[in-house]
Amino acid sequence: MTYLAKPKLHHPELPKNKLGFTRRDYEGTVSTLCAGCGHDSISSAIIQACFELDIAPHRVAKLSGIGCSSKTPTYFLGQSHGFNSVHGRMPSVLTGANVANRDLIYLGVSGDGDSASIGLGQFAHVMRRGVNMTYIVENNGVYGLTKGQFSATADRGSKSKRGALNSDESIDLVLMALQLGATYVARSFSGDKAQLVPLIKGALLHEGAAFLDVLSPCVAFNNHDGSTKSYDYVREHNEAVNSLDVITVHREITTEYPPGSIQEVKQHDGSILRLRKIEASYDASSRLSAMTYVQSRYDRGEIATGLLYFAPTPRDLHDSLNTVATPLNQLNERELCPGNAALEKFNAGLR
Ligand SMILES: Cc1ncc(C[n+]2csc(CCOP(=O)(O)OP(=O)(O)O)c2C)c(N)n1
Ligand code: SF4
Ligand SMILES: [Mg+2]
Repeated sequence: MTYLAKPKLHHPELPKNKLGFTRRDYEGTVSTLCAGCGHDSISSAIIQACFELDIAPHRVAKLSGIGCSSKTPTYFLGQSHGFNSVHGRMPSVLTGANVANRDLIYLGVSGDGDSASIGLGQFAHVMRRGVNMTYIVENNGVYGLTKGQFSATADRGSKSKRGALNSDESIDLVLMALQLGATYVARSFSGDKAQLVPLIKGALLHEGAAFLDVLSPCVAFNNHDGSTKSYDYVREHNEAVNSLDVITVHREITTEYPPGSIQEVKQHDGSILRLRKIEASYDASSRLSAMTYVQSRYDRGEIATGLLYFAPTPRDLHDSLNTVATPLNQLNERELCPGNAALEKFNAGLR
């Protein structure tokens, strides 16, 4: 089933924001992802951030590629504009929409496969062009939708659910975004709402390319050898009447830890994530320091989380293109096609 409607009845006492909307007005349909998938926690953080920022849902355009992560825009902001594009091609569709109508708030949702494998070229160009958007990668280190192949963000030496070792070096999208000129760069964990919601709010308010890498465990990782709930075990011991996959139900992994500390988070497959929350005194104004910090923590087996880099006066694509303040899709024919004399004048300027 790909579409589940939610009950329309709202409790009359639900808190409302300044626009008179309740949190429910920012929800989408019921999620069809595996229970406990980190991606659902990110959807919930997006809902919370938009509710708290009093954003009118019709002002948001949510765009995605293909993957479990890219399915999630269906599960939040049901009254916003949405476009589910092709695998790895969300950035170019978002860029086009942004150029045509600069008045909307652009939210790109992608996966590590979508952005770091097939879409790596698109990712690079949308960052270097400084498109005004919030770009979230829901990073689980695998192609979840196609059953857990390593993605390009999987760490070298990590094990697949089938026990295969990943011998390739990983791509760190945070380091890439920093190098490519993104003007707001952060990393978080899906289960740390206290950190994630403010980071999303900051990204939505930022008027440039904002990138968020959110670690988001895939519960289907738990299908290790020896488990009687694994796909393989179920397939081997099942007289199948049709081809189905069984996903065991897991609890959402949540965590809370103070700035400057390390938190070890045990994932469903038993592997440990070592999250390092940056210190309150961390200076997020230097691109170079952010790159050094992320890399040095990585070398110690830690994942730096928090707002890593922020440019207070970002330039965006419209500044570079010198476009008019009116969204292009609102210009009339006369404004878009000012006539032969104007064309002659323009051509003369090029001679
Ligand atoms: C052009 C193209 N190639 C391959 C696929 C198959 N495919 C669908 S989703 C996916 C990977 C998704 O991984 P990721 O972006 O990390 O999302 P996740 O499911 O892990 O959230 C692949 C390879 C496709 N749909 N289109
Ligand atoms: S396969 Fe993994 S990424 Fe996809 S919904 Fe299930 S837990 Fe989430
Ligand atoms: Mg993935």
